[in-house]
Amino acid sequence: MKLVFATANKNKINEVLPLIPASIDVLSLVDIGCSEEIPETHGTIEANSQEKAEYIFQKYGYNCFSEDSGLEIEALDGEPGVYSAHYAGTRDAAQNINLVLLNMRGITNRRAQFKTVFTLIVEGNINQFTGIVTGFITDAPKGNGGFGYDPIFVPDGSVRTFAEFTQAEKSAVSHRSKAFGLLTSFINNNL
Ligand code: ITT
Repeated sequence: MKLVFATANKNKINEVLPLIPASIDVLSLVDIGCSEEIPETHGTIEANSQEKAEYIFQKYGYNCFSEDSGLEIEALDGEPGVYSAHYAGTRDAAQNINLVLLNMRGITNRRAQFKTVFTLIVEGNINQFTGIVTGFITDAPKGNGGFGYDPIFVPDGSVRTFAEFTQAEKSAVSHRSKAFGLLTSFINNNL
């Protein structure tokens, strides 16, 4: 089955590519000639995820999947959440991390979770798949791997941040791999 992965985020592609089964032939936005920014106009991760897949299906006519994801911090009422990519006003990960740590200064409840929602559209039929990993926010960044907020997120059961994990270690527990696993099971069982 041929599917477009409707994302411009290379880190997402790098994490998902090793998880793709041989039965799925994945095309990128570059492969289909889509270079414009896909609109994300909604206030929830679910709705933005669906908007991205619908944009590609409706404008380019390809079966596809997209994902929207974010870091939800309990003490910040779920922020940065849907605003994770440009929380500090830019897409700069270091600035986003600094703003989170600033907003968390003096707060002892460090509970947080990463959430990913994949949207799959095949012949107009829409299905969503959610993955969550819980953990806590550190006091300072640590590690050089991963992307985004990985240097300040320690998943439950670990003492290291995601940025100190190898890609395979992160994939064993991550929000993204959990959600993608549900998507591939759905394809294998239903399509
Ligand atoms: P596309 O919309 O093109 O897919 P994007 O980067 O705009 O790419 P999102 O709107 O879904 O994607 O924003 C997700 C942001 O959440 C991402 O830029 C990171 O800041 C953060 N994030 C998501 N998953 C993460 C992970 O596994 N590790 C660290 N940060 C993550």
